[in-house]
Amino acid sequence: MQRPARGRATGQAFGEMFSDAASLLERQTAQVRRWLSIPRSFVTSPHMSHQPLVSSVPAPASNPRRLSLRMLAGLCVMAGFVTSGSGAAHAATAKPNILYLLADEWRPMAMGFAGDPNVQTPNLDRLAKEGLHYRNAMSVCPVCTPHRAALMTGRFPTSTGMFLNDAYLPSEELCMAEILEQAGYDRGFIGKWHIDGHGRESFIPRERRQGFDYWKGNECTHTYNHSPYYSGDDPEKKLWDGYDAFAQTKDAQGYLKEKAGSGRPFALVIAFGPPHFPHATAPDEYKKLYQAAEFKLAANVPATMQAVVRQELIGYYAHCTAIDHCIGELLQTLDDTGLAENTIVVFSADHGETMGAHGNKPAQKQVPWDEAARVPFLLRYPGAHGPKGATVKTPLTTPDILPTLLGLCGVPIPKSIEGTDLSATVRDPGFAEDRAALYEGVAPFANLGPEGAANNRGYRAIRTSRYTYVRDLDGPWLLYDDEADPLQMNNLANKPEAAAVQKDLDARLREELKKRGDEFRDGQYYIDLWGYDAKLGGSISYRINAPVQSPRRRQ
Ligand SMILES: [Ca+2]
Repeated sequence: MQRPARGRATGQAFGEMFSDAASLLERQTAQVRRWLSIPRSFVTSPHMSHQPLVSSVPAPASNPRRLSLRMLAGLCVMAGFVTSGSGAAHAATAKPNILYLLADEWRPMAMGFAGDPNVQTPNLDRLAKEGLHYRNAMSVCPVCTPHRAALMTGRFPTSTGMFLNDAYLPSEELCMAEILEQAGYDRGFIGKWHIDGHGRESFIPRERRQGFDYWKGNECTHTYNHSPYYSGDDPEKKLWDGYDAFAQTKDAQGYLKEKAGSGRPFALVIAFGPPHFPHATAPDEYKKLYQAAEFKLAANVPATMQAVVRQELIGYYAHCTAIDHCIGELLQTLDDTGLAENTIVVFSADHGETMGAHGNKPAQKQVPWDEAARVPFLLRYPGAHGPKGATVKTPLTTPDILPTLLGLCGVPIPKSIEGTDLSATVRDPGFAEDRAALYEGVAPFANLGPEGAANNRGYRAIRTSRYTYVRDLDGPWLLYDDEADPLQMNNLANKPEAAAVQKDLDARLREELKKRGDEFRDGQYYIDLWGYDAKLGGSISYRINAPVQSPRRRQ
């Protein structure tokens, strides 16, 4: 067998390292054990890299070679773990921590520093001053489960089959916490998971947590004041005390204080439920901050929708300010514990929300406009970019996030990951501005009402540092110059004056799709290809006792 890229040892010595690794990693997941049971003859070539990479067209899921890639990724991560020193204690002194704050349905413009004249987000404004604001960050498939699956795997929805809500992400997928576990990290998860697909309030046992060890999670709820969760391996449902984000923050502060003295690196993901609707359930003291009549609405909200939008925005902004308060508490804890300097803090969201923009009624997403498909993305890591913040124009899509974090942590990037390591943009915010970030609606199921019904269509799109370009099945659909037209009100698609730009963007979109092996077909094709029992425009049932649906590629 050829040795892996990081292995300086012979095949025999690698076998010994492998044996050592197996004895060291007694707590490793059932998934890694499965890798160990796969014959070594599957290990054929180096598949790890410290360099930024974009994988070639992925093999289909049914191809055994893909299993071998995944197995090899696990082996190489373990080899790296063994060869990097004498164990986790050594790694702990060098590796940064990760605090990943994921909101649900937070529009990218709904932050004070980003120009929203209505919302109050003093703590995010502080984070933007001290960190990097990625202003062209896109949700790869702007709805809940697809984003979360891509965040955890670093892979595209058309590669994992995770493009519908309430699907179960197969345990065989190599995920963020499993990779970090092998690099010596403790891994905590608090809040909304939504990639388990076994019912929205069901207990999620350890083997379905994709590598997280500390667990205060629930699949999906929007009852923020009576919000269920499960703690560790206890299958008894508990309720967060009061407004869930506040209680989750308190729990996370305890985690941070404990880890500060542990001598081990950690990654903590807090996935807040708000500001996802219902908006009226936001805490009263935050709703009092906002008056419907005082809001200044963007010009892309049609007059017919303004009354309902004003009403929804009271609670929406109240949820935002409440979460902003949580973020302030967490930043303070990082300061108090001395963790701030060596902790990568990310604030982002799974997607935005329409809130009337372009005639799409509130409480929806999936459509390709900025309000739904672009996300907030703030990253603070003083060790890499220094004490000051900056705006980053480099476009980013969800699968890029995991390899970027791994790159910042000095953890080898498994070949299964399809996104690009953009950690160079953290060290040099002007890096790689000329790239295209792919995002898509594979089999959308939004309920946009009569005004927006025609917008509920499959699409493939790219964001560059200046333009948004979107194709539907009939051809070019949208083209915006986001610098000149940030509200996306002047569609240049098929306009003679934009012909040269469109030709270039179209070629770049095709190039991105080619990398993914995606021919862009009708949504029902992907539903059938991945074996789902669902109709185009519909979703997977999450009623109690509905069958679990997990993507299994049929060819
Ligand atoms: Ca969501």
